[in-house]
Amino acid sequence: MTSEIDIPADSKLTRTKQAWARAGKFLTGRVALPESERLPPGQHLVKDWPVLDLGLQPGVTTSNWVLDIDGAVERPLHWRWADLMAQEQTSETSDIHCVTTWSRYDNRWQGVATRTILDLVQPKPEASHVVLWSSDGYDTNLGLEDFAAEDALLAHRWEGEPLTNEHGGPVRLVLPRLYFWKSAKWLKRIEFTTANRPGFWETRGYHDRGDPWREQRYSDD
Ligand SMILES: Nc1nc2c(c(=O)[nH]1)N[C@H]1C(S)=C(S)[C@@H](COP(=O)(O)O)O[C@H]1N2
Ligand SMILES: [Mo]
Repeated sequence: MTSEIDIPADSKLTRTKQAWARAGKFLTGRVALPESERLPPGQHLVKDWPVLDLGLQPGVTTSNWVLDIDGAVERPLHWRWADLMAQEQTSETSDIHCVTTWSRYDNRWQGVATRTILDLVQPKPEASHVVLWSSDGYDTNLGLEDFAAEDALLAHRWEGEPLTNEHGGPVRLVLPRLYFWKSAKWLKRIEFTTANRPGFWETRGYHDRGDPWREQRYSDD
């Protein structure tokens, strides 16, 4: 039995790892894009932060906030604010890409990683998708892998301050790898499903997945 593996400094594995490190790809699979590819096609940068929603901003506060995490999971959860705060907290800095063509760089989020939630609820083997339900009547669908992205989180702070109500506070999803319509504001329920179930915009002509780098804006793209 060998418990130690001796890898010469110039081995193929070492060279591959060095190449990954130069490319910004780490063993966790994250790829940091070169600055020239940071802005997805058809997007322009903004410095302010536009507010986009259905025009109805529900009066959710930390004292009346509840989150149900249920569906095809082994251990459904019903959280109030203190339960969310009791979870391991994470920070992520990421870019926003809205399908209406604005992008905003370097948003500093704090909250609970979706991977922490996956560890707790344990999706059943047949779970393939997630539907995010919001207090304003909005909903949006995600594949389980997209929900599990390591930079995805339930955010309750932005730039060190509590997330404002107009931006979905107290708690919204932040999923930087997809267009921002997938990042549900005023999150109240995360439902794990065994089939895809298109949400508010996905049933109104938006793309099912919405990858900004592939310009998946509308369903016929
Ligand atoms: N609950 C809810 N979440 C939502 C929406 C909405 O109307 N309701 N709009 C989506 C869209 S289309 C966008 S672009 C972003 C906007 O988030 P912002 O207002 O914080 O910029 O929220 C997304 N999440
Ligand atoms: Mo949007």
